[in-house]
Amino acid sequence: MTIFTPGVVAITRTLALPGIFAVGTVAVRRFLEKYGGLVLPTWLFATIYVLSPPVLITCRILVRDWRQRRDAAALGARIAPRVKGKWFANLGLLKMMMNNYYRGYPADGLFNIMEHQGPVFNMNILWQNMVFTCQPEHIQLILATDFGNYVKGERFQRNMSSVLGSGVFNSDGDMWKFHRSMTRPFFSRDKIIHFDMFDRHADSAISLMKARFRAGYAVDFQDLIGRFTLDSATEFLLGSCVNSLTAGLPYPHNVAPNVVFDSSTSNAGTLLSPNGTAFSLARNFSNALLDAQEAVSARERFSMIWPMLEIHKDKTEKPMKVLNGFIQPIVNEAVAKMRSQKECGEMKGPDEEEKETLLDQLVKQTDDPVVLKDETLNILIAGRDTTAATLTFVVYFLSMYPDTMDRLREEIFEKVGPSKRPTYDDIRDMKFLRAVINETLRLYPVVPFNIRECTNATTWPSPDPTQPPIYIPAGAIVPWSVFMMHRRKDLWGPDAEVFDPDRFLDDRLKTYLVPRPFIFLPFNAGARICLGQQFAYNEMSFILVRLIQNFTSFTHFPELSPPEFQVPPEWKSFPGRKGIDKFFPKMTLTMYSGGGLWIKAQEAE
Ligand code: HEM
Ligand SMILES: *[C@@H]1O[C@H](CO)[C@@H](O)[C@H](O)[C@H]1NC(C)=O
Ligand SMILES: *[C@@H]1O[C@H](CO)[C@@H](O)[C@H](O)[C@H]1NC(C)=O
Ligand SMILES: *[C@@H]1O[C@H](CO)[C@@H](O)[C@H](O)[C@H]1NC(C)=O
Ligand SMILES: *[C@@H]1O[C@H](CO)[C@@H](O)[C@H](O)[C@H]1NC(C)=O
Ligand SMILES: *[C@@H]1O[C@H](CO)[C@@H](O)[C@H](O)[C@H]1NC(C)=O
Ligand SMILES: CC(=O)N[C@H]1CO[C@H](CO)[C@@H](O)[C@@H]1O
Repeated sequence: MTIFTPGVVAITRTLALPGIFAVGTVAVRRFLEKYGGLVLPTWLFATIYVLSPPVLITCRILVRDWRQRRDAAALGARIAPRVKGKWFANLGLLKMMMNNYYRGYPADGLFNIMEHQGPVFNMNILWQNMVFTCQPEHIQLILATDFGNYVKGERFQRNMSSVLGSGVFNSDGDMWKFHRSMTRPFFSRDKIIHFDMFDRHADSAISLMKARFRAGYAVDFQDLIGRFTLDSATEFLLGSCVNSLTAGLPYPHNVAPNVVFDSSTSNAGTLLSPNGTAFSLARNFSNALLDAQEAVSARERFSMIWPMLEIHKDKTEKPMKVLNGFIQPIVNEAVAKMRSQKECGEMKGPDEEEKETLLDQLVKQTDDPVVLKDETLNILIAGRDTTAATLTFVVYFLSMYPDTMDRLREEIFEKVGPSKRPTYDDIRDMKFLRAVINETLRLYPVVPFNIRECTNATTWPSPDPTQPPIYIPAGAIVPWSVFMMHRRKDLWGPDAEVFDPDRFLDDRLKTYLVPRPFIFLPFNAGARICLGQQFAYNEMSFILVRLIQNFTSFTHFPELSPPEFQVPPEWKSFPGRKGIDKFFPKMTLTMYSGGGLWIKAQEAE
């Protein structure tokens, strides 16, 4: 444990400023006395000392704003419209976002601002240039056409580094290129069609569900599928599965606390605490994964003040100990094995190469244990919750819209029948399945918000073509939201808030998406497009086919979510999905269903 927690470092820095300023003021006074023969009274200096910081800051902001207007005008542009909040320094926006985080629906408040000010605006919190957009042409510039001018940036990286290190998710420039090129070969088509492993874990997951349903209980599908993706991911990334599916499923919060032995798991007799939590490595690992992400996403949310919340301790320290405790020995072993193989001059046969994990491939390129740990953990974080949450949302929609479920079953039965294991080619042919996944990713994209820093000043086309373009100053923070963009009626048509997979198959495709492909970006685009996109479609399609072969319908029991995750009744009066949906979408780095998704399912004959 270090005493230099993020909080202590920040306080020391903050206190240093007035100190340096005081020394400066005293020095100026001495200088004037000695060489200017000017003796000014102490009260005057004290007043100058107290008043000059706000005056200086105000002057700096005024000069900066004047420069921005001038530079914008020189380019025939205008500055982005500023949100005019009621609170000092627009701190009201910060408070609004904080409230949303705890009790709100994603992007609450931001939709209102968009309605009044258009799809691009400067949030101007604490006078910082933070130009928010959900305009496809702007996101296209950031991600693709002008990729070189936008970085994750040092600030972002510092906030994330205690969890993500310098991995592919958390680096820019040459470091990012190094990580991306190191990882990319693993995601080539060859690698991603090996379904043996998925099938093994899918079978365990489905057995667990069946046993619970037969005993008359509902299952938290999000928890269950999160174990499926965790077991799959640790196996294909590290070659060492955490076996979280054997750790005993939780019971709904209202089940009487007398369930001690869980006979439904494959290792019957897993000891459960009375409230249904199994204590195991797997539990610890997945909790640590959640806690670490929660801690770094809080840093983003609290922006400049986060170090103040981490004065006693770095909140990522404890979960990272658990994660590193699992991953580091595996990495070290892989490095040692590689070294001994090199010494003996052993070569792998092509057969073995096919079974290689990501780690096996990485150790051929570097033996730096930190790089190896960062890289595997980055991909684990990138790939695990994203797929689990998307699958949860798909099953939610299938419970909500039985017609969609029936059509999906029809397609699956037509292409692979009621029991055959699907192949890559089978899955590629399932157009409706893909449309269902796309429609789910449109309404609930698991990475709903994203952020970059603009390196050099630039301009963005105005959403309103009669207006001049928008000037983006150098160093501006540019957040954007695909969640909001995916629901814009002007981009997707009047039924934008309706769940309708057919929009990816019928005429609406040609009307909206084909002419403007950047209106749909669940995986981002450009050079930093999700590396695991194909992998994710395959994994999700595979398990969905298996689920639907085994079950004919899903029923959602929202009342089984813990009380704090019950959807607030006042949401019912809102238009759109907020008024329709029966789960509580929450966010850390990615979106998920707060309190899980408690379902039962009808077994197929
Ligand atoms: C439904 C599933 C998924 C969705 C919606 C998704 C979405 C995304 C998005 C939006 C990004 C960009 C993040 C950013 O700009 O900071 C991203 C990046 C990434 N994703 Fe995924 N992802 C999914 C699954 C996966 C899987 C299964 C893997 C790997 C096994 C994966 C690996 C990555 C990696 C390595 C990056 C970083 C790429 C880079 O910065 O160069 N993703 N993903
Ligand atoms: C930003 O501007 C600097 C100096 O004008 C230039 O050297 C650099 O290439 C520019 N970077 C980008 C990404 O345009
Ligand atoms: C469940 O029980 C364990 C041990 O009895 C306790 O530490 C934990 O806080 C409990 N969790 C909940 C959600 O009540
Ligand atoms: C899980 O974590 C708890 C509390 O941090 C610890 O006591 C326990 O030994 C851990 N279990 C395993 C198997 O790592
Ligand atoms: C990261 O933390 C710093 C303070 O250390 C803060 O100024 C910044 O806004 C945070 N977030 C981003 C995206 O840079
Ligand atoms: C789903 O979206 C992807 C882009 O992410 C696209 O390539 C694919 O054609 C879409 N498929 C269907 C059936 O909508
Ligand atoms: C766990 C389980 O019962 N899985 C079954 C799901 O359906 C397929 C196809 O009918 C069976 O092969 C599995 O045994």
